[in-house]
Order: sequence, then structure tokens, then C-alpha cells
Amino acid sequence: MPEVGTHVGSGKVRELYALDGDRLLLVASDRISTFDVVLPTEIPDKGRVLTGLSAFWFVRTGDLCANHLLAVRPDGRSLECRRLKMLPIECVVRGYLAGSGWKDYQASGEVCGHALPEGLRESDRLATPIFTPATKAETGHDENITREQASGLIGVERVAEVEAASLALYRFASDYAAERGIIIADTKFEFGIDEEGRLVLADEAFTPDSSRFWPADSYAPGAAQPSFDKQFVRDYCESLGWDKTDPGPELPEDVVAGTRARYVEAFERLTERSFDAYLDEPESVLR
Ligand code: Q0Z
Repeated sequence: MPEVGTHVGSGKVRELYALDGDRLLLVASDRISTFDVVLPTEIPDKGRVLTGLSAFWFVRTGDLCANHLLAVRPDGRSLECRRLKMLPIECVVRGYLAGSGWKDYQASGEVCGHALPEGLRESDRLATPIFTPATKAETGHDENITREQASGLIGVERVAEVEAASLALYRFASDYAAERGIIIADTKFEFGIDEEGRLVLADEAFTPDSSRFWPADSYAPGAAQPSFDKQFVRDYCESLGWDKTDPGPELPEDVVAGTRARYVEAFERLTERSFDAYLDEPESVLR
């Protein structure tokens, strides 16, 4: 059997392989997307940063919720995972009003059936984090749904279970990150069910691709916040007047270097380890 197994899926910036009947390999590339377009220029080590962060969070949240992590590969960009039966919803938690949450609030005063107080501004912190499930769109954008719609897809009891797990995970990680100067404004989880019917956290956890990371020191509600990791890329793309359709622009080397440095900074602040030590020995992030 080949080391990476048979290819079973592609995301915009990740690949999925089957190792055997009950194990998968999740491989994070160095590709970066912005405005929903994958750019032709890679960010060196981005996939390793995201893989290391995901593994770090899986280990540290294992007592809050079981997860699919089995091992980190020596390449630092691949995770061996338990193969699960995936639930057909995205589990999003929002602690701040951004993205589609802000859009829906402006249109209706609600997000996924959560009525919010009047007068909130873009990027405001919510009094209490909210669980805002979404459909998994094969192509295009996930669509926010109410808990009733989620119940129709996975059942009332499973919704209660994923909501409680999602909120507990978000509270833990957002408190931890805030102490290290990073606001996790929102985050998206995917859960699966194991052979015994138990809920298991899958996919990636609290990476800058699955979450909005904001620098805490410049937080200023009332407008969109700069992204901790992708802001140089966005600013550069905006400066070109690119129409945000495929293909995207090549990135100049200073934008690549600055963006790589931001990913490494997020890794080092959150893990309290040097990224070079991770590159030397990826398994060290599990301890
Ligand atoms: C994750 C995805 C990616 C393409 C399926 N533990 C699991 N068991 C079963 N299925 C999955 C997982 Cl993580 C699973 N995805 C998302 C990831 C490339 C699609 F890297 N799809």
C-alpha cells in the first residue's frame, strides 16, 4: 500500500487520502485563497502551520470532545485521522459579529434564529457566543440554517450535542487565544460519528482557515477587522483593482514573506513553541 493511500477528496487548499478502511490522511498544501479564489502563488509552510495548530488544539481539547487525530506525519503537513461518518452540517460558533453573521443581522436582526439586541455594530463582541449551523455546499457558499433545519438533517438530540460541544470548544480556545493577543471571532467545526455512535470532532480545529483570527491590539468594532494572517494578501489584491474572479494575481515576494511571518507568528503565540522546533520534530506539538 502506498504511503499516502488513494486520493478520496480535494478541498480548495487541502487533499484527503484513504490509508486503509478506517484511516484517512489529511494533507494541507501551501495554497492560499482570498475572496474565495485560490491564488497562483503559495505561502511556504502555510500547510505546516495549519497542520501543527490543528494538532495542537486537538490534543488540548481532547477532554472537552473526542477527536479524529491519530498521528502527525514527519512532513509536518499531514494528519492521520480516524475515518468517521460525517454529519451533513457545518457547526459554526460566533463570538463576534462578522461575515455572514453581520450580513444576516443587518437584514433581519437575527442570525440562524438567534434574535440579537438592536444597535450592534460590525465586529461587535456578542454578550454570549452563538451556535449558527450551516449547510455544506458542494460548490459555492454554505448557507446559514436554523436549529430546526439542522434538526431535520441530523435530529434534535444530535443538534443539542453538537451545539454544546461546539460552544465548549469555542469558549476554551477563544479564552486561551485572547490571553495571547489573538481574537478568534468565529470558527467552523465538522463533526463525525464513530462506530459506537459517539460524536467526534473531525477536519481541522481553530486554524486561521477555519476561523477568523484578529489581532487583539488593533480591535476596533464599527468596521471590518484586519485578518491576522491574510491582511497583506487582501490589501495587495485590493491595491491592484483585481475583479476577484479566477485567476487571481501572483503575489510579490514581500507579500509572501510578510504573510508567512504572520502564520508563523500565530503558531508561535498560540502554541508557545518555536516553529523551527515544529519543523524539526512535528510530533513535539502533541506534548
Ligand atoms: C473531511 C475535506 C480535505 C477535502 C471528508 N475523519 C474523517 N472521516 C471521514 N471524512 C472526513 C474526515 Cl476528516 C472528511 N472532509 C473535508 C478535507 C479535503 C475534503 F482535506 N471530507
